[in-house]
This record gives sequence, C-alpha cells and structure tokens, in this order.
Amino acid sequence: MGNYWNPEIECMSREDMRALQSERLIDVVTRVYENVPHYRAKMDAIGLKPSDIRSIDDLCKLPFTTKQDLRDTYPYGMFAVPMDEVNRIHASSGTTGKQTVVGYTANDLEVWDDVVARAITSVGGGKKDFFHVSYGYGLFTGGLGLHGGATKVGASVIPVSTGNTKRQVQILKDFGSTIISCTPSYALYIAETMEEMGVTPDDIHLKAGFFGAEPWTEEMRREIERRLGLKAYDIYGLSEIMGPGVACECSEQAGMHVAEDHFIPEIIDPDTGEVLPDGAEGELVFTCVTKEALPLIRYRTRDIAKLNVEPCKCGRTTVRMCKPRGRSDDMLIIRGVNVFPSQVESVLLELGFAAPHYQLIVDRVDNHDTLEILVEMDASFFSDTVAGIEKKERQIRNMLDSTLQIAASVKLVEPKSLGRTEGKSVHVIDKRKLID
Ligand code: DLL
Repeated sequence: MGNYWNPEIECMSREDMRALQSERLIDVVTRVYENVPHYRAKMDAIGLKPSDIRSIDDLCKLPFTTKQDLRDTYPYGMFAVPMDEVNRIHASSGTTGKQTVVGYTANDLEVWDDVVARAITSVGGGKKDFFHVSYGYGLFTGGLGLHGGATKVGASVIPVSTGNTKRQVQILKDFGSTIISCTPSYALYIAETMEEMGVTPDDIHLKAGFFGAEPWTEEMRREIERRLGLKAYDIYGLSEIMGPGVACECSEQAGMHVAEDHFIPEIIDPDTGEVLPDGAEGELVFTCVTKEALPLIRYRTRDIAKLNVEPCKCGRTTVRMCKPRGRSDDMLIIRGVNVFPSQVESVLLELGFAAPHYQLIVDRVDNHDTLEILVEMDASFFSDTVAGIEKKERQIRNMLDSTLQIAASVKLVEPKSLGRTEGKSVHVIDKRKLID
C-alpha cells in the first residue's frame, strides 16, 4: 500500500506548483500537437507552435476544447495514444446527442486511483474502513472511480452499485459499512428508505460519505449528515477530465482541493472566454497535464464555480474550488432573470422542506415564460388543512420572489409523488426547449 498523503505535492509552495505545472504543460502540448490531428489543426490555425508554450503563463494562448470537439471526433478521434495502449473506456451519461467517449492508459488508471486515494486519505479514510460504493458501475465513472481509490487505500471495498435500496440498507447494517459514496440525491433516498424500514443512524456504522456527480447545497449536506449520521464530503469530477477525484474536500470541509499537479484549473468568463482573476466566479476550465490517452487542453466544463488559492487550515496548499453553483447550461433564464435550480433548493430547505424533492416546470405561454414549482410535502404536514397548505405555498412563493426575484406558481404535492433517483437527479423540465 502506498502513502496517499503526499505533502511534497499537496503542501508545495505556489511557486513550486507553478514550476511543476509549467514543465508538465510544455510536455502535454507537444504530445497533443504531435499525436492529435484536431489539436494540431487548431494550433496551426492560430499560428501557435508547441515551442511558444514556455510556462503556465502561456496557457491562455491555447485554444479551448469543448464537448462539441469530442462529439465531432467521436468516438476516439481526440485520443493521443494508439488504441493498443488504451486500457479502459468510459462514456459520459450525455442526455442529448452522442455520448462522449473517454479512454485511459494503464498509467492514467493509476493516476486516477491515486487522486481518489488522496481524497479518501484527506478525510481520514483508510485500511480499516468498509467502503460502500453505491455509484453506478459501468460506463459511468462514479462506481469504478471510487472503487479504484478505495482499493488503493486498502479499505474493504463493497461494490454494491446502485439500486435495490432496501438491500443497500441491509448491507449498510450487516456488513458494517463505514464510508459510503453515491449521489447526494441517492443518499437522501437511502435515508428515506432507512426510516421506512425503522433503521436509525445508530443502527448503522457510517462515519463519512463522498457525495458528488451533481450540484447539491449546504442545506442538503446538513440534511444528509443528520439523517445518515455521518460527515458528508463533496467530491467533484467529470469523465472528460478523469472522473471523480479531480477535486475533493478535506476534513475541513472548506472547498474542494483540486489535484492540480494533474489538472490545471482556470476560471473564465463564459461569454468572452477571458481568464478571470483569482476569486471571481465563472466557468471552470481544466487542462490535463499528465493524462496519456485523452489529454484535453483547456476543456470547458460549463460548471460555474470560484477558485481559492489561500492555503487551507488542513495544511494543503492546492487551490480549492467552491461547490459548483450548477452548469451554465442548467441556468434558467425566466423572464430575463437567471435562476439555478440549486438556488430554489436552498430556499425550500431554508423554509423547512426537509427532503429536497422538487421539480421546476418551465413553459412559454403567449410569449411569456412561466415557472411552476412542484414541491413534495413532508408526511408531517400532509394532514394539514387546505388553508394550511395554501399558506405554505404562499410562503414559498413570497420567499422566491424576495430572495431570487422570480415569480413562480407553487404547488405542494403528495409525499413521495415525485420520482426518486439512484443516480443524478433531474429537477428541471423545460418545455420551451421541446417547442423550439
Ligand atoms: O459525474 C463524475 C463523478 C462521479 C463525480 C462521482 C463525482 C462523483 P460526468 O457524468 O461526466 O462525471 O458528469 C460531470 O457532473 O461537469 C458537473 O456538472 C457535475 N458534477 C460532478 N461532481 C459534482 C459536484 C461525473 N461535486 C458533471 N458538485 C460535472 C456539483 C458536480 N456538480
């Protein structure tokens, strides 16, 4: 078993990190120029040669990569190694258009396991843990990503995958799982199932959980921590860059440490592409500097976040990213006002709607955008009078209006009437897109 607390890298001075990133950036730019016709063509088109990239200060000269580039070269056109060096293939869960195919060499898989192992170590996980993986196994990177890191730290890995939620609860109880990993919405579904089965947090042994793959709020974190009796850590990643483990919270729970020795983050203005100063909110962009099979350069994630370069109380100096507020393509524009589903979720949780089961239905009627919010009632106030329910609907409407400046019609619906998910949740139905 290796040592997955690596202070030489994780506590490096900013200057040393920039030097390491510069060296690796020069190498990767040469590799993609020589091996990926798409990158060579893009660089030739703007008259840029690998020798023009002399340090990380030149990163901004490089062209961006988008999901469309991966679609245009589907399935393997952006790979930088011959296929016989590719050791694993995954694909993103794209809901529209072609899915995005990603590849890993044996060394890429080692690096992936290392960064996830680093994340597990940073919250005190290790050999003594029973690591319950409830992310889906398969082309999605969640299951095998967490599995690899947990194996590397020497934990007893329990590869449950998603589904059969009652059985999940039974396994949590009987196998003594101490760490769980799944989407935050599935964590709440498991909590709900536990409650239905009469199982309390004291009957299980969980102490920590790694939750990610979708946006979630601080309120949801508190809810998961309370109902499962554990510390809930945020883990971020995307298949195009690697999978889970691109960034993860440490025990301080104060932002996610980016594995910057492998993935260089930038924040850009999503409209102009201009690089924004430290601390500004914008679109997150990553450059893979050590990846062999699919080293993407300045990949536009569409995730809206901020970076913090201040050292963390845990002693690590790697840059931290905040919880992504959502994807720029999830942002709704309703009568000119920008709204992220996560903002609506915060309002609901603040008003005491414990389980964030809600759906936003956007439509266009007579050229006017309309927003209807369906919110599931808690079993506790399901027995309320009609007047009582109407009062709660009014309360939500007023709060949305005063805090987010959006006018919405709000409807409380019966407990458990909105669908549950074992993976990523879908909170928005935008009927305008279906019409356009
Ligand atoms: O969701 C990888 C992953 C698996 C991450 C398990 C964490 C845990 P994709 O399916 O390619 O990969 O989706 C990537 O999910 O661009 C974000 O929009 C979103 N996302 C991932 N982690 C978080 C997070 C996996 N912690 C897309 N918070 C990303 C908010 C997240 N959004």
